Parts: sequence; structure tokens; C-alpha cells
Amino acid sequence: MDHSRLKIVIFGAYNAGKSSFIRAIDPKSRHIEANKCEVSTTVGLDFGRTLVNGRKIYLFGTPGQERFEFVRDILSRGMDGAIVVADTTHDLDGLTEGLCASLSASGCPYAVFLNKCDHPDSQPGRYHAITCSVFSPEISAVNGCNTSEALREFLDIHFQ
Ligand SMILES: Nc1nc2c(ncn2[C@@H]2O[C@H](COP(=O)(O)OP(=O)(O)O)[C@@H](O)[C@H]2O)c(=O)[nH]1
Ligand SMILES: [Mg+2]
Repeated sequence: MDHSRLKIVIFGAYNAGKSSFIRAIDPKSRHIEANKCEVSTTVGLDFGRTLVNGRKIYLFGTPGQERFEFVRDILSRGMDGAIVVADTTHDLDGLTEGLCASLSASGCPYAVFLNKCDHPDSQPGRYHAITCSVFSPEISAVNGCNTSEALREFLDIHFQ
């Protein structure tokens, strides 16, 4: 497999910190809001790039709302790996649990990034059910704490 370029898709519930994570990795990342005129629906997508150990890494942020499953499906095509961003100030939600179950079943390399660890209400243990068997570093996407290191380690585990 060609590991010189990797497509990594970022999943997670609405508000988990997906856009913030991509921005922390790539300050020049693009956020795209696609509006549908008849209904007040907005699909938020993010795209960022970075270089890790000489490899081009392309990050695709997906919308977190349940109803945009078709958008997640389209963005997932051809992905090499996935990162599920989890908000440790909230309990495990059904969407995050379902995402992990389908990633696990698909065999796609994935990790759960435990976000908002700077926050006083952060309790990473809430996610134990989905983190016990996968790489699950604690990060803070807003202050950038451990974001690049966690991404690098995830890539080292699966794409050496
Ligand atoms: N305290 C804290 N807040 C965060 C962190 N990451 C994201 N947020 C906040 O959580 C909210 C949602 O973040 P965003 O990146 O838009 O989430 P998305 O919907 O998953 O793309 C924003 O108000 C962010 O400032 C973090 O690491 N720590
Ligand atoms: Mg977002």
C-alpha cells in the first residue's frame, strides 16, 4: 500500500471538537458550510493538511449530526484511517458508540481522541466502553495540547 499519502477522516458527535482538532493540526485548514436553501440545514465540513515523517496527511472533518450519515459515507470512501473525537465533558453518546462499532467491524485503523481534557468537567473515563481496546490519547484541541503528538503516534502504530 502507498503510505506516502494518507486520507484520515475525523468523526465524532456535533460539538466534540472535530473542527478545532483539524485547526490545531493545520492552522490554514478550511471550514466549508454548505447551505440548502429550502430548509435551514447546514453541513459543516473541514479539510486540513499536514506532513508527518515525510508523509502527506489529508484530514477530512465530517458533520456530526445523525442525519448526515450519507455525507459521512461519501467522505469515508478510500480512507486509510479514522479518528473519532470524543467530548470528555459529556457522556458517551449513541452516535459515537455507533461510529466506533462500525469502524471496528470494518477493520479500518482508528483511534478515539479524548478531547477537552483541559476542561474542569473533563472525565475521560466516561468513554471506557469504547477506548479499552484502541489507542485513545487525551488531547485538548483548543490549546493544541498533545494534538500533533497523538496524531503522529496513531500514524506510527498503523502505517510504519
Ligand atoms: N475546553 C475546550 N473546548 C473545546 C475543545 N475543543 C473544542 N472545544 C470547544 O467546543 C466547541 C465545539 O468545537 P468544534 O471544533 O466546533 O466542534 P465540532 O462540532 O466537532 O467541529 C467550541 O466551542 C470549541 O471552542 C477543547 O479541547 N477544550
Ligand atoms: Mg465542526
